[in-house]
Amino acid sequence: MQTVSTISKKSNYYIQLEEQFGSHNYHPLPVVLSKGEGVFLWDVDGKRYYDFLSGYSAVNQGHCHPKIIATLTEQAQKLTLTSRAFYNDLLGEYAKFITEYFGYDKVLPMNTGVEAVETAIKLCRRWGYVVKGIAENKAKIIVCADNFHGRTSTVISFSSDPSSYAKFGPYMPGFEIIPYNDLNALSKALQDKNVAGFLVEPIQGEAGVVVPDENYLSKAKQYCEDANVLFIGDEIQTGLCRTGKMLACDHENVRPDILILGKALSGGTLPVSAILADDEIMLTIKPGEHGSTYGGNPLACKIAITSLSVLKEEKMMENAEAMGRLLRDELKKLNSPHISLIRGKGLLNAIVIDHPRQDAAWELCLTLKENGLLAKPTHGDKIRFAPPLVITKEQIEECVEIISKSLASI
Ligand code: IF1
Repeated sequence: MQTVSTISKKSNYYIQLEEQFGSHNYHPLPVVLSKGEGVFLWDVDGKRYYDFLSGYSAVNQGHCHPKIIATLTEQAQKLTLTSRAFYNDLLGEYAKFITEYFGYDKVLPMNTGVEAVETAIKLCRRWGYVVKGIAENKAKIIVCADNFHGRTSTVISFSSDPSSYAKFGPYMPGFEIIPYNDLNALSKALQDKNVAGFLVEPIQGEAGVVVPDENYLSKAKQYCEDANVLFIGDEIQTGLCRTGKMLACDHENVRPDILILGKALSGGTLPVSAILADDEIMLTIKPGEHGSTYGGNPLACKIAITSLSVLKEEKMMENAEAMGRLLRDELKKLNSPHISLIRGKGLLNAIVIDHPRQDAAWELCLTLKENGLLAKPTHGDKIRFAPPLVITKEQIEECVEIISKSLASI
């Protein structure tokens, strides 16, 4: 297999700039992008690509969605940040909107995904002490192996991926890692009376789109209820129509006690995250005990309202379900000897590459790029296929042709 990855002089200029002056904590595909619209991205030389990553599900609504960009530009000229030292005329409206949208009493706004995870952890522990009655500093949170919840020092403390945690210690105590999709392990871990919460991704994204067995989430939720333990759903990547339901937990009619959202909450425009919970949990944090300078800023609030609105207006949930099915069916029909597994829900999918060459997935992504489709390998042999949720049937068919052609050349 010989992949010729063409890198123009212009692209190379930008790549070298990053290489020389930026930290080296990423290894991007050699493509330099300068424009996006809907399902498409364009590089600095004007070449067009299908985006099969969607900013890791941040641009579910498609790149530069006209309504979201209109909201951004309008609000940016009016008021962008007040801090929470004062009220603004959008946080209340947003709080009412998002709590009604998801059916919770309260929202706590933050910015990045991992901040929302941190907030959920703090809130869960607080609830554990003041409501459940756990002895001080004894609260424990159960998490799953191969999780991905972000990059802060607390959150990497319970990662099982050495590239996330190694040589970043000392680590935050108070977490127990159990295998994912293992109800026996959960039931055993829940016997400890100091357990305050169970933090879980409904589908494990970073692990390579690992979909748990049917009923895993609903049973896990039941076990948590029986043990008086909060079920914390990290829907940062799986939520907001990505998997063909508003939330991935909706596939099993599970309502998390603490719901974590991020990414597509702003349609890819700025970092906007949030946690949602009912009063008994949320009101255990009092004024001055948690916050963020940018959390709940009027620009973010207005953008989040529009980003959530367009998901429903444009039936992105239904489209993700239908297009996801089509994509998986068409990929199966290819019968490629190089695809050993196709899995996913809605438009959160991954294929597992079967090829003697270790770097086959990376090479395939380079070939896909040459053929006009951008995707990124994860954990060596897996490639995530997750286009924006506005993709059409004709576009899926064209993308499968690109994938077929690229597979043939490895
Ligand atoms: C990167 C992965 C995706 C997340 C879940 C919290 C966060 C994430 C379930 C933190 C973030 C990202 C971050 C991104 C790569 C990416 C990713 F491959 F690493 F796993 F999406 F699949 N919970 N996921 O998926 O959110 O603080 O980043 O806003 O480059 O690290 P954040």
